Amino acid sequence: VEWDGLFHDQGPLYNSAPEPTATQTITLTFRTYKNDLTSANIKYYDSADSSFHWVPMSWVSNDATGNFDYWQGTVPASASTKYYRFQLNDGSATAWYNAAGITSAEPSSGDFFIIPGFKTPDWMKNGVMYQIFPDRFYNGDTSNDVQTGQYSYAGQSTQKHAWGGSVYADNGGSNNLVFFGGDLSGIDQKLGYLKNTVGANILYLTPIFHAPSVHKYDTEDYSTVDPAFGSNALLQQLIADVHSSSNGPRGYVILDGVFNHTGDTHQWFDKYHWWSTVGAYQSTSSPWYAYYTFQQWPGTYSSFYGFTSLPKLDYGTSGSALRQQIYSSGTSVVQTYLKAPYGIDGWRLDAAQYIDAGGNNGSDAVNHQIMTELRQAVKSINAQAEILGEFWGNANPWASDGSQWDGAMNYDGFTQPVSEWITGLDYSGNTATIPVSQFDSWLHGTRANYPTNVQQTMSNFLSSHDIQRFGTRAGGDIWKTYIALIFQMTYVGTPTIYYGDEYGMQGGSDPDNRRTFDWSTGSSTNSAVALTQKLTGIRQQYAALRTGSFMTLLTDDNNRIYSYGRLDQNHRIAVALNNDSTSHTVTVPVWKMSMSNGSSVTDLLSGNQYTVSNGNVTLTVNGHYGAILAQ
Ligand code: ARE
Ligand code: CA
Repeated sequence: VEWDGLFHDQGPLYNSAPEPTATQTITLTFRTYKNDLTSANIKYYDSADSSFHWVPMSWVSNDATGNFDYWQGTVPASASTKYYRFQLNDGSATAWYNAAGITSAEPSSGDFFIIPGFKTPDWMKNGVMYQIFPDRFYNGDTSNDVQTGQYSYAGQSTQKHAWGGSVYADNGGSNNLVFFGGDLSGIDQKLGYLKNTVGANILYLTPIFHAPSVHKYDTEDYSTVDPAFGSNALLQQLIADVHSSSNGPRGYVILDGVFNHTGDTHQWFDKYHWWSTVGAYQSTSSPWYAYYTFQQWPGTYSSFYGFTSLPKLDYGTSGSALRQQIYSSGTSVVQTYLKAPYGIDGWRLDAAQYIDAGGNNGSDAVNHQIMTELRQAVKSINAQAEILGEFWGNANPWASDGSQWDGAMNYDGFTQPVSEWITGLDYSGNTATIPVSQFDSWLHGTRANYPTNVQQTMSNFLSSHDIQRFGTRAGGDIWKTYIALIFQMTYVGTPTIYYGDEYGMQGGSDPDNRRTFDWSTGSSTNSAVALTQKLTGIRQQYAALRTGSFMTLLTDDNNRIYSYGRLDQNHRIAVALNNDSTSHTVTVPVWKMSMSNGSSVTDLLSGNQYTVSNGNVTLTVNGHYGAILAQ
C-alpha cells in the first residue's frame, strides 16, 4: 500500500454527513493512488453493542487528474456513537488509517468519531474571535474610573494608572489593584474597529462582574456588572450592538464564567464581613456554609491554587442549592445571561477542570457530571450557545462525546506548537525549537483528539492573559506575527485574537501580558493590522478555510517550509509558509489536491497568479511570510 497516496478526513468531500443526525447514513470516501488497492474496508466500533462492524468499500471513481482512486462505504444510521478506521489491502500488504495516522499494524486508538446529534455552534466554526481584558482596551467613560485609594482590600488600596507605559514597573502594591479605566462603553465605541478593521465577530470578555481586582476572577457578585466597567444596562447595550448587523457583521458575545471559585468578598463567603448577611466564613450556620469546603473553619479552606482570595465552591450533589444558583435554575447565573434582556451567545468556563464537590479538584466523575448538567442547562436556553472550556492539555475527556464542552482553549494543539515552530520558544518563553515535520505531526496528533466539529471550534490564539505575549516571544520581530497570523487564519479552529496581538503587542507573563491597547498603533494603517483585516476577509470568503479538509502537502525541515491544503466542494486552497528568515523558492505539490496541469491559482495575499505545471506551483515566498493559493 502506497502510504503517500492515502487520504481521508471528515471534510465535506470525504464525509457526507459532518454532523449526522440519528437517521442519517454516513458515506465515507477514501482516496488512494490509482490502482493501488484491491480491497478496502471501514471497521467501526459501535457503542450500542460494544462491538466492531465491517463495511466493505467499493471503488467509485478516479479524480480529474487520473492520479487517484476514490473508494466509498456507508455507515448505517443510528443514534449511537461510533469510532471508525480503514483497513486497506493491496493484495500483498495491509495498511490501517485513522485520525491519528497510518500504521501497518491495526491501531487501538485515534479513530475518527461519529456522534449523532452532536452539533457545535456554526457561528463558532465560521467566526473570528477577539478577546478583551476590559480594563486595558479602551476607556470610554472616565467618570467610572477607579481612583487611587478609592477602595482598599486585603491591606492594599487601588491605584489609578495613566493609559500606556510599562504596566507594573512603577507599582509598589498589588498588581491586581492597578486600574487603567477601560470599560464596556469603551468596547462599545470600538466595535467598528473590531468588526470592520480587524474583521472579528465574536467578542470574548474576561470577567466583568463585580469584583475587587482588576482581572475580576475573584467574583464578589455574579448579578452585577462591575461599576468600573459600567452597568447591567450597558452590558445589554453592548450585547445588542455586537448582535446588530447595522455596524458591521452580526456578532456574538462570550462571557467568562468563573464558577470554580468566588472571591473571598462574595456574600456567600464574606471574609471581611462586608455584607449585612452572614457568609460561610462568618458562621457555620450561614445559609451558604455548604457552598465552600473548610478543612478547619474558618481559617483553612479549599481554594484555587492555594490563593485564599479565591475560595473554592463545593458543588455537592445533583440538585444542590449551589448547582441551582450557578446553572440549573431559571434564575441561575448561567441561564440569566443567556436569556433576554442579555442574550449572550456562550460561556468560557474558567478553571473548569477543577469544578467539583468536597474540595476535590476535578478531572473525576463528579466534575464530568457537573459539566454534563451545565451543558444541558445552557442548551435548554439556547441550543446554538457555545461552551468553551479552559484546559491547557488534551481536552478530550470534556470535548469528545458531545456531552460537555463544544470546544476548548487550544494551548495544546495551537498556541504551543505555533510558538515553538515560529519563535523557538514555548509559550512560557523557554527555548523549544521544533522542525516543521514535528510541527505538522503535532498538529495532526492534537486534531485527532477531537471530533471534527470540535476541532473547528477550538479557540486558536497566539497569546492570552495567562501567558507571555507572542510579540515578546517573537523578540519584537513583526514578521513572525505575519506568518503566525497567516497560519492562524488558514488553520482548523476558531481564530482568536487576544487584543493587541493583531499588531504584535509586547508583554511578558502575567501581569505584563495585560498592557493597555495602543490606539496609535492599532489601526488599519499598521501593516500587521492591515494583514489581519485581509486575512479575516479571506477566511470569511472561503468556507474551505473554516470547514474544509486539512491535507499536509509539504514539510521541508531544511528550508523551514510548510505547505498544506484546505479543500471543499467549491475551492482548493494551498497555503505555503516560509518560516525561514530569508526568501525561498517553493515548489508546492498541488497535484496532491488534484489540481490539473495548466490550471491556475491565485495568491489571495499578493494577487499573483501561477500556473500548475508538472503537478506543482512554483513561487518565491518571503521569509516569515506565506502565500494562499486558491483555485
Ligand atoms: C496573579 C498572578 C500570581 C499572583 C496572584 C495573586 O499571576 O502570580 O500570585 O495574582 O496576586 C486570575 C488572574 C491572575 C491571578 C490569579 C490568582 O487572572 O492574574 O494570578 O487569578 O489570583 C492554571 C489553571 C488555569 C488558570 C491558570 C492561570 O489551570 O485555570 O493557571 N487560568 C484561569 C484564568 C486566569 C485566572 C484564573 C484561572 C483564576 O485564565 O486568568 O487567574 O480564576 C500548566 C497547567 C495549567 C495551568 C498553567 C498555568 O500548563 O496545565 O492548568 O493553568 O500551567 O499555571
Ligand atoms: Ca472608565
